Amino acid sequence: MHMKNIRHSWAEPYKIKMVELLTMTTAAQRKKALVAAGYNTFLLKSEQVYIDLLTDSGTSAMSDRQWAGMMLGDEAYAGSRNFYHLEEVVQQTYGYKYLVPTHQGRGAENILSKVLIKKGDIIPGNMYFTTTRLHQELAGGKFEDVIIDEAHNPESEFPFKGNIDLDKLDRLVKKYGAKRIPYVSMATSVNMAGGQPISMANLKALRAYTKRHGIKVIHDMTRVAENAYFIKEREKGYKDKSIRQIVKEICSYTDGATMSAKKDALVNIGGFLAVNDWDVFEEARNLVVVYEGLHTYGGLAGRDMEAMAIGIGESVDDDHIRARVGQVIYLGQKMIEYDIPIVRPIGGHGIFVDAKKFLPHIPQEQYPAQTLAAEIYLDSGVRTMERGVVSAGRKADGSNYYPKLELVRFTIPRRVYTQAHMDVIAESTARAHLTKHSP
Ligand code: P70
Repeated sequence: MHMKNIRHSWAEPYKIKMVELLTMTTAAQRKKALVAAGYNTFLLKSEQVYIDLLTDSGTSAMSDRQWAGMMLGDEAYAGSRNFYHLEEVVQQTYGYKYLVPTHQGRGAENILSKVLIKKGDIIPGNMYFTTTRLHQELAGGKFEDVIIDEAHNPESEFPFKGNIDLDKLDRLVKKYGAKRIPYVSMATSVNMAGGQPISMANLKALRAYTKRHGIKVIHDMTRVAENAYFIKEREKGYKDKSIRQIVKEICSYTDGATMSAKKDALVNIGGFLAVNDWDVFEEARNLVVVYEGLHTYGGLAGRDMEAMAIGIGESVDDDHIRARVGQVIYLGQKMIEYDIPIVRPIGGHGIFVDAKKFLPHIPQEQYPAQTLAAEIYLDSGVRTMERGVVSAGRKADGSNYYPKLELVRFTIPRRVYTQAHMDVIAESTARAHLTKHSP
């Protein structure tokens, strides 16, 4: 036996105390369920699903400490002690000065957009996200994509495909003038690009550029810890820094943030808006009362804020994030071994399979990504999300939009599934390739 190259595996920094039993279905039951759902995995009932990879949002397993924190909920209408705990954790972990809790990420996006955007403003960003862009548009702004070109190419191995192209940004500033650009909408771990990170060097350059032009940087920090992990792994000078340090440095180059705590921060519901500018905070605090709730609870119960405060602390732990992203990479590598074409490099929150390439005999008009998602569910009860023609929606005349990318997203909930589940997912996906589809 060769003892030289024994690998150092990552493993979960926790053990399992309680389990949720799953329904095991037969192929006949799955077929019936799929037909009833119109072959749309979104319309399946959760009970009919074995391994649910629809999203990593709100699907995390909370720790024993988070559950214990739920019992410490102070359900006062105003000034709950859980709010002050959360405020302290946000200030210490991310460095932002002022906190406004919201029921989830889009609640924060709504308020922030209303405070900062005027009619006719331009909002440059590193790729759109559906809810973020919609709130920018509802507030009267127009989103402009300034992500680097590599982000649009699923085969590019560029390590920081979330980077902002400063030349593209500069062209917008020259065209519209800095006065019409209230802020750059910068996301860490760019979701629609496949969970791709932005580099610290790019962020520093962005900060320097925006400072010169008096433009703010607003951070969609939904998956900031996962981005920090890639900086630690891939960027020079960060190997010996902790995730906590890297996260705080990222935030230091920005003026404020919106957060969906349902992802990185390991809670089933919750979010917030955090800013450094007192005037922006004051306006946001006035608006949150209208849309979410008083500024010391923002639509959340005291217990939700406590679970979030504890979850934020756990999310920036080095061992946690190594195991979290390690599991996603494990699944991605299995897929690569089976010759399944996936978006490269492997991102932080899931695997994106290129359905056009995987099922080349199915033309885009016949929904290759939707077909693949249905096929995988039929085979094993694994639920994935279509990110192609169907998600892109239809034009006013009822005809389809045909997006360049036709993907199936396998989003991995945090601390929920095991390595054996990952094996089942990869095997089931590989088998879908073998099914013959009649044209
Ligand atoms: C997902 C979820 C939510 C999200 C996000 C980023 C980068 C903000 C939000 C909003 C849920 C989702 C939402 C719309 C369409 C599909 C899926 N992403 N920024 O599964 O936060 O959901 O808390 O309001 O990823 O990717 P919230």
